[in-house]
Amino acid sequence: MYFPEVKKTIQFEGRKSKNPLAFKYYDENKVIMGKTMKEHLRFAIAYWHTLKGTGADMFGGSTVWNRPWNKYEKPLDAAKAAMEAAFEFFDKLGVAFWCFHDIDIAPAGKDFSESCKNLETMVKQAKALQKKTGVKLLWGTTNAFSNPRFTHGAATNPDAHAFAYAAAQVKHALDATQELGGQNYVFWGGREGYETLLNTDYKHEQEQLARFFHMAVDYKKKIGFKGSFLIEPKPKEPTKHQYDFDSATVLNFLRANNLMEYFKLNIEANHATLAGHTFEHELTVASEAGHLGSIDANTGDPNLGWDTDQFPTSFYTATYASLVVLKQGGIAPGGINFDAKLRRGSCDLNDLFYAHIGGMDTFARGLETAAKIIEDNVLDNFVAQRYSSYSKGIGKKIMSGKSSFEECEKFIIEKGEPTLVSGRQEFLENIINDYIINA
Ligand code: XLS
Ligand code: CA
Ligand code: CA
Repeated sequence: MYFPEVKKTIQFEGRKSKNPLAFKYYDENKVIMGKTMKEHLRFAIAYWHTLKGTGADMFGGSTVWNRPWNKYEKPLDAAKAAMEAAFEFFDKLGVAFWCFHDIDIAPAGKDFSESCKNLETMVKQAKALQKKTGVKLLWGTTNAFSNPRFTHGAATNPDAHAFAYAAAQVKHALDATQELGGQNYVFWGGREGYETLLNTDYKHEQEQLARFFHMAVDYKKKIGFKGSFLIEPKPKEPTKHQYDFDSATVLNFLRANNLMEYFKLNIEANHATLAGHTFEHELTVASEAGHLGSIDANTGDPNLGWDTDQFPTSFYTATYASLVVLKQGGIAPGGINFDAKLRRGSCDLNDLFYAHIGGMDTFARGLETAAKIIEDNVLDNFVAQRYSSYSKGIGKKIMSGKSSFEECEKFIIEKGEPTLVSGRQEFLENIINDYIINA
């Protein structure tokens, strides 16, 4: 047993509870707009942070975090212990899903074939543990960015040899994801970007990336993988300019390369901030295009300009995000993956529980609040009213394609100036506050 202090699955105890190892808002069986919280939220744990995180940062290596599964010397023994610990944690937290990169769960071998064998070994163990606990795989992915062979990118590497390596690696990670019944597969372009245009053929790299995705689609069809393919936008870090900058950029790339029907988006909160957007902006752009597939839940720090991947704690952000998700009818087959890591100073095992409990409660509360706002029609009525001039007269003609510049000119000569109507931002913000406190 790796988490002896937590004896059984974390329970819902309600808002008044003072127990730090209990949920205050996440009541998995509570029904909201016809579905249980568990069905709505589809929480997942990110293996790389939660099991493999060491507290390392740019200025210091691993700290002395208490992680009993790390005591084994042989890489495969350590990997197996981490997998046992992982499923004990998922089970005790009561989450339905997990996510991994190939190299999170399986150690690298002496060559490619041995690495693939290690992955197969670990997939067998994961499959047995999934069966035992009922925890499912939300998504798998490939880490084609940490190894030095990917220094100049994976699919966008100027060397076709490195491209081929990444493709071979994704092939195996896809096989692993399929074997584990993964409901999605994520492509985050780790080093798909550039440092300087002086040495970069931008157009060629875009074409390479498109080729890579088409080859992935071909393989998906060939093996009959039924999960969704998701691209995760991020504007920078590690490269100065990442090609999958934000939702709008990725959607444009998909459209331009005939890939629209094969991919949706996995939106991460911290990446939205890095792109100079809000989380809800990125979610909305993806969702309005019918392409919001899944969520990586975390947060950045307003005082720091990088990808701090902190656990989400803002009821506001969770409420705004839930408004988008509820309006599109849910996030399935995607989910809410806590791509978040403990601060370097949070060195105790139980910190893992506190962090995830806080994140789950935050999104549970966001869901409740958003549902109430939607049920009461607070914003929708206001927004509908704000655009009502487009459902009659000149507005209706404009939107149905039946008007022209000449007609608008005639209209203005006749009617003169438009009347300024208040957008009531502060009024609406106060209403949101009221719902956050009272919903
Ligand atoms: C890094 C990304 C990464 C992806 C999966 O910033 O968030 O963790 O989610 O490769
Ligand atoms: Ca992420
Ligand atoms: Ca991140």
